[in-house]
Amino acid sequence: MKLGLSVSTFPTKFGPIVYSSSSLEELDLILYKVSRFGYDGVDLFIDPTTESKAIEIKKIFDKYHLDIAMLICIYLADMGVNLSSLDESQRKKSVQIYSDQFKIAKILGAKLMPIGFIRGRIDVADDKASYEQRLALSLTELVKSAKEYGITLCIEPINRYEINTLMGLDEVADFIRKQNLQDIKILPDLFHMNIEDKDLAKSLRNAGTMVAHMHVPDSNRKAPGWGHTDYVSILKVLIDINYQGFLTIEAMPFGKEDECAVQGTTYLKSLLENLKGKTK
Ligand code: LER
Ligand code: MN
Repeated sequence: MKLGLSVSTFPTKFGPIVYSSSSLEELDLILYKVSRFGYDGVDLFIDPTTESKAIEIKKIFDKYHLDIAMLICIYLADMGVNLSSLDESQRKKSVQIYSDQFKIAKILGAKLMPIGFIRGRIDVADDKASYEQRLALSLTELVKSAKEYGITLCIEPINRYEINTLMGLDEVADFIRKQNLQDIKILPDLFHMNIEDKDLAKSLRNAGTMVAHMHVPDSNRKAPGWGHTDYVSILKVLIDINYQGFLTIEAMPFGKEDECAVQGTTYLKSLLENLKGKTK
């Protein structure tokens, strides 16, 4: 398993981003620290980014031998991108807008992109079955072009206070199976799971190989070890299901970015070392 940290290329108030940068120079300084702290990569949050800027960003990642594990474009939901829109022309346009980001992901070498807020909320006038059909149609369309760019899409279960669909891990796994979306994977986030899922270890085990990426903040969205999440039971399952992906610390730093970054990697590395010793 590899360790990742949430970083943005723009100033943002979106909570669980450990480091935000406002220039390429600042990004360089952040990535220098991220690599020195022992991380393998970053989940990169971007604002609208040109191809030439993406090339410059990629150069900095290469300089520090850091991967971009996942590319995240949260601004798209604020712009009205909605993959389940009841308005067919808006749904199609949303598919197009998200597909356009795959070019940027390819330049950055990112192999994963999430399906988070852009899946859209379910309206009171709508019904669940048709919401799911519209979303599944958009995902089927997106997968075709994502494959051309070597990108895998991952649905992130998100808690009820932020969205009103696909909130728990079991629910997302069922949706993927029911809609025959075998190419779509899952991004479980331990903060959301702490709210929505009854037994985190059990749900992760059931999702098995559908898990392609992980966000691993603690129960209070602080760095691992600063809340009450039982990481040992979770890491044991991930080892059992042979999870090879990233554990990204998408945590709220509360003004203590360096402490948060150091705590996350120190804590998880020591738990992983300990578990490795026990399985030998
Ligand atoms: C949303 O709350 C979340 O957890 C992020 O991964 C946003 O993309
Ligand atoms: Mn997340």
